Amino acid sequence: MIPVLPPIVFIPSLDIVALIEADFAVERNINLGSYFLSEFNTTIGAEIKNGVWTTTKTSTHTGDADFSMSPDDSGDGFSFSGEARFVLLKPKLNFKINGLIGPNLFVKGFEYNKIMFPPLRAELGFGVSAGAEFKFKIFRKTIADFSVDFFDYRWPFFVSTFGNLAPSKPSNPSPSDNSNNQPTSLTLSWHCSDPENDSLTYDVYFGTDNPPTTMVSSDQTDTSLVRNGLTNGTQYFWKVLAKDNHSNSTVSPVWRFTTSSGSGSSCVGTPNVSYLGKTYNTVQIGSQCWLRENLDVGTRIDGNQNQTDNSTIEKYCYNNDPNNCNTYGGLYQWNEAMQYSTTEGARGICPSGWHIPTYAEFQTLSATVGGDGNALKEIGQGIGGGAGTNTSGFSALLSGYRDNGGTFYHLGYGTTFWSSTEYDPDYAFAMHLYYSDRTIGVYGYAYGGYGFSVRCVKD
Ligand SMILES: [Ca+2]
Ligand SMILES: [Ca+2]
Repeated sequence: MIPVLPPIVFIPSLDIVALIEADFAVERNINLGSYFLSEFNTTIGAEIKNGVWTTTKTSTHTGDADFSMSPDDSGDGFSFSGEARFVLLKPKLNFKINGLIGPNLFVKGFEYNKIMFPPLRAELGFGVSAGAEFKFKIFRKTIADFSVDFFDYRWPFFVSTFGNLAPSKPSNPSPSDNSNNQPTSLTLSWHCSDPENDSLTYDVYFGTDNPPTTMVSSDQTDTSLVRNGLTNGTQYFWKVLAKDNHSNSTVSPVWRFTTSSGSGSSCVGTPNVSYLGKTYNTVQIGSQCWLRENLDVGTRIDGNQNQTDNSTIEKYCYNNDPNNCNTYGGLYQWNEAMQYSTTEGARGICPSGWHIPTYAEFQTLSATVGGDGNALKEIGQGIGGGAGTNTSGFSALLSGYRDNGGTFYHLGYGTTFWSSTEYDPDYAFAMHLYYSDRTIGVYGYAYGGYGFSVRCVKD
C-alpha cells in the first residue's frame, strides 16, 4: 500500500518590527575656530515580540559635528545649524496567496518618508522579506545612504520578465565623478551589464558642455576610451549610452571631472616620480620641490582599524572607498607615515630621495606663498574667501581626515598634511587648509589616531 504523505505547509514565523524615527537638531552660535563636540544618545527603535515591547537599538555617537558656517551680519561671528537624522527602518511583509496568478501581494507594515518600494515584478510564489534603509544626514547633506536586507526568503514558482530588458545604467566611472586635478591625458572607463547578458556597444559623449552633446566614439565594445590633449584647469563632462542587440539602450548619468590647473612648473630634472605603481608629478615652489599629488601607497584597511608596524604600508581611503584614494590619495596615521621613526625629516613612506616635510619646511612653503592658503588649493576647492587659486601649483584637494574613532570627516571642507616634526611625545605638527578661509595653519595633532594626507618634499 502506498503511504499518503501529509501536505508540506510553510508557515513563516514573523516578528513584526515597528520602529521610530528620531530627529535631532541643534542650533547655536560659535566663534570661528572653536571646536564643537557632541554626544548623541538616541533610541531609534522598538520591537514587539510575543506581545512584549522592547527597545531594539540605542545609538551613541560622540565626535565633532560638521558645520555649515556663514558670517553673521556683524562680521565677527559665525552661526551654524545642525541636523542629525538617525536610522529609518523599513520593515515590509511580502507574501503571495498560494494559488493565484499575478504579482506578489505586498502588505506594507510600515512606511516612512515616502520611501519607494522596489518595482513589483510578476512573480508567482510566496516569501517574506524585510530590510532597513539607513540615511545619515548632517546639515542636510547625506553622508551615508544604504540599505540592508535582513532576510529575503522567496519561493518563486514562476517569475516573468516581459521581453528583453535594457542594459543596466553605466556606472563606476573613472575618473570618479566630480574628481579634480586630473591629468590632460587619461582613460575614461565604466562598468555596464545586461539582464540577458546581451553583447553591448557604447556611444561616448564628451566635452565642456553640460550635458555633453559631442559624440566622440560610437558603437565601441570596450568599456574604456582614451582622451588626450585636454586643457588644464578645465571641467569636462561625459556620459555613456549603452546599447544591447535588441534595440534597447540606457544612458549613464552625466559625469564630470576637472583637469589640473597646471600652475607652477615641474622641478628641473625631475618632472615626475614613479613610485610603487603610480606616477606623481612634481612642482617647484620657491626653493622647494614638492610632489604635486598626495601619496597613495599601500594596502587599504578599513577606518575602524589602526595601522601597525608590520612591514606593510597601510592606508585609509575616505569612507573606505578606493575611488577616494585615487582622487585624494591615502590617509595615514603619523607613525605609519613616518614608518615608526620619530626623526624629523624622515623618509617615512615617501619615495627614495624624498621625505615627510618638517615643520620648518611647511613654514617656508607658507612664507613663499605669502601665507595665502588659497594659493595652495586647487581651483574649484573651497568657496568665497577660501576659494583655491592654485597659483603655486601645490594643487591641494580638500581630502578630509580619519578621526581617532575611525570615522571620516570633512571631505570637501578641509585637508591636513602630516609633518615629520613632533610637537611633544604624543603630538606632531601638521599643516591644515580650510574651505572657507585662506589661512595656512600648522598645528600639533595627537598622532595616535588621526589619519591625514601625506605630501612629500624632495631632499
Ligand atoms: Ca538586453
Ligand atoms: Ca604598516
